[in-house]
Amino acid sequence: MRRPPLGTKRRALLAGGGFIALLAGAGAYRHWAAGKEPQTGLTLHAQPRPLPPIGFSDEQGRRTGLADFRGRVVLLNIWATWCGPCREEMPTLDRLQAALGGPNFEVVALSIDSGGLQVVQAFFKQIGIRHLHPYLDTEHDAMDIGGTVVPLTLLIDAQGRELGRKVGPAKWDDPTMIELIRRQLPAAGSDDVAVSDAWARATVPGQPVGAAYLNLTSTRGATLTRIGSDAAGTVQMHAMSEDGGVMRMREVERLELPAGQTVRLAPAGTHLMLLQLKKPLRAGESIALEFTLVDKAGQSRVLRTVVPVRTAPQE
Ligand SMILES: [Cu+2]
Repeated sequence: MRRPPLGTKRRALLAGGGFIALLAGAGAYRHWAAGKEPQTGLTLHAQPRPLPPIGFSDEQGRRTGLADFRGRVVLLNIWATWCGPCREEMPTLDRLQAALGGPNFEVVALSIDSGGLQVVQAFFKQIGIRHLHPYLDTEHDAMDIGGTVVPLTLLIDAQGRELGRKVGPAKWDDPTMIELIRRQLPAAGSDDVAVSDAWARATVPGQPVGAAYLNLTSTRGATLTRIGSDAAGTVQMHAMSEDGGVMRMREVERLELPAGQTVRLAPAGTHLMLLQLKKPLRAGESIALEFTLVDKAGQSRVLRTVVPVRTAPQE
């Protein structure tokens, strides 16, 4: 692979540095700080677009690149620790990775910091990043795809083509955004079960138990055997049934999802209880849920989703 001499790229990047900071500070950051969050802000192209080879270094200093992510959908976020809007959006990328990261999807946070890995790791530690791995643009390949303005984020398909891009920050863990990205993931067994109308009820401080409601639809039929959440120590499935003139709540270990039927987990019927809440559930925030599903062939897999916290069901 032929590339321009490193010196040329570096000079251009340094010359651009002041401009980047200025642009980010004046425009994107003010927009972000004012709370005018874009709907999703990620525009998908009509057709996937080819990308040049992009190489970078991983946290062990090994050479890797987009080619090593073939077969998975990648959200490539080009950023720097000195970029305010990048810092703001990083926790939302971490939560996106928590929600969708796995064999089908990865958030690749590619830092253009010249200070190296230590600078990035210190920042990740400072803001409590738990799911992202740091990658470094050691050879300024990010410039080849427009990474002279940061943050710049590209959604890349399993064949390594650009599906869409976003210049400037976004709320990457917004349920609308997660759904948009999920729809791009390679079709696998996990798309057999769909989650819809999901929400969790906001709690007051000190309240140890929360509840979540949603619809589950399996096209081929499956059994739900376990639910987990980042917001709670344990998640139980509860069913309400009439028993001697009272409605009694009991825990159910498994929930059948008959083929083609929508199973509703609603306040008055079967519902999810979030026990040992790690913090109050605040309206406007979101929590991650993880469903372990067993299909008709006895294969088990995990479906992850993010549900919004609300004070009441949406009209
Ligand atoms: Cu209950």
